[in-house]
Amino acid sequence: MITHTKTPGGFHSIEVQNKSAVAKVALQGGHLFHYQQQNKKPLLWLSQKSHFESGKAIRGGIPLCWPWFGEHHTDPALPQHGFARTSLFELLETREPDEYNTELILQLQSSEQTLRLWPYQFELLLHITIGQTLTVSLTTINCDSEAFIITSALHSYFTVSDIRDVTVQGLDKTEYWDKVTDETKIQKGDICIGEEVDRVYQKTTSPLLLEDSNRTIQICSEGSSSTVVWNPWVDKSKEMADMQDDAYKTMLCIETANALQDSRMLVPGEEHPLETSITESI
Ligand code: TA6
Repeated sequence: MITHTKTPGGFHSIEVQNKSAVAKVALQGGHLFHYQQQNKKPLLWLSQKSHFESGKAIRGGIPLCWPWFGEHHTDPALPQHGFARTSLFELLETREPDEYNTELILQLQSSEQTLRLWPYQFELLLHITIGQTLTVSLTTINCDSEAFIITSALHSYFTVSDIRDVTVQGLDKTEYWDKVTDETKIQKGDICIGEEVDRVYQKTTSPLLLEDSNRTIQICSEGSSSTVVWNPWVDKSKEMADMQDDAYKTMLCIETANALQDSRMLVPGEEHPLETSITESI
């Protein structure tokens, strides 16, 4: 079942209900902000203090960082993580192939507004599949006469029982840039979180496993060889107006990315899909 409602703050929201799960997607940002399998707790984390205001990213779910990840590389005045996550997407199509799966296809196209921020013609297609597996695929299409380079991330926020009890498996021996210390390091074993963590892992493969006390979340990636792992911990949570002070305890970001050295160049007419598939198992 697909229904159209409004979020707090008045965003057009598409609500999906099928035998696998329920989900909610705001047209602003093409932002999937809720996904919960039937009879289980929410898989994606959403801040209780999230903005639902035009021009401000929703804090949680899967923000789309595009066409740049992080701060703009030459103009820090431009919005962090690009403009897709605060742009109004259009719903192109919905599909309900069976009782267990629902597909949404959304689109963002270049406009006078986007051209002022990023001087290229593009089409962005977002394909979300709500089933026993959650799949989010963001396809960039170069509609320009010039080649362009993008960095991006599907900035997934996961709900965890207690951040101190989780581990992330699958990045052992992988090089990463530690944004907190501004150093390049090598991961030793599983990732445990006991402080602020803000890392971009390079040459990553999938699947990754997020081991929580009562469930395992498998994260598979396509079109990506970098992964971002982020938890703001105490001080950063207190600094962020759209996060409660103790919010860091129940969330962890594991992001399927094209970040830093994993940037992608697209020549005119070329497409690049970035995809994350998330499956929960007991
Ligand atoms: O993905 C990690 C990160 O780049 C962190 O450095 C932190 O800034 C986080 O994204 C959230 O960024 P936002 O602009 O959504 O507050």
